[in-house]
Amino acid sequence: MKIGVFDSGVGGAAVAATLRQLIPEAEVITADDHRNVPYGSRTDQEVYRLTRAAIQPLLEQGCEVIVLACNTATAAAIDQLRSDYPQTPFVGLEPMVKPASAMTRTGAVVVCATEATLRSERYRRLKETWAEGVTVLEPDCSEWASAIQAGGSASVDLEPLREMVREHGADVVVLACTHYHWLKLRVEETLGEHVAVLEPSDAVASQILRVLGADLPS
Ligand code: DGN
Repeated sequence: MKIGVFDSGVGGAAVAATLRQLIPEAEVITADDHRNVPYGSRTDQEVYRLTRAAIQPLLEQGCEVIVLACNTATAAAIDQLRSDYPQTPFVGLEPMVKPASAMTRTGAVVVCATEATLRSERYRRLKETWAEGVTVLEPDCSEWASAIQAGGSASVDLEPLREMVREHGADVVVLACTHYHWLKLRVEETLGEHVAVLEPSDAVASQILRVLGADLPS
């Protein structure tokens, strides 16, 4: 089984690592777009065009499923790509608004994502469907992906996030950009154990196995 994993940059590596661990029999092939990363402040049309070009090597290598390990590309491009390539299943990533809303006890959750993800119709629908009555806070993370891509995750200032969580009593933080995986430990340390930090790598693996009709090894 060949699984293609795409992200604009270093976010895909975390998802690919989880897939290799959970589905050891699969060949996981990655593609990124280091020339054009970050995608977060681009228009939907640009993100679609760049994503479509960047996944060509995965299609050419015969991947049976393509994972858009990028919330931004999923929001902007997955519908169009599914109709462009109807024979290929695409698995996308979406902000974990549903589990966050189910989990919160204080009724306030924080979603960290790119500007493009936050303004997308898909994200609006997710909130409307799953976050009724929940306060969803969206800090400005517009500088995070570039810093992480450049290897500077330690320089990301988490103080505004800590302040937002404290001020609103939020108890769940969703990392809704795969680049932010590389910040997860720092976010957990900064916010303390009473705040749950959600990140989607494991959920992606089980979704892929569902798409391929296989079971997750126990
Ligand atoms: N890693 C991407 C995401 O999950 O949205 C986007 C990073 C970027 O290109 N800004």
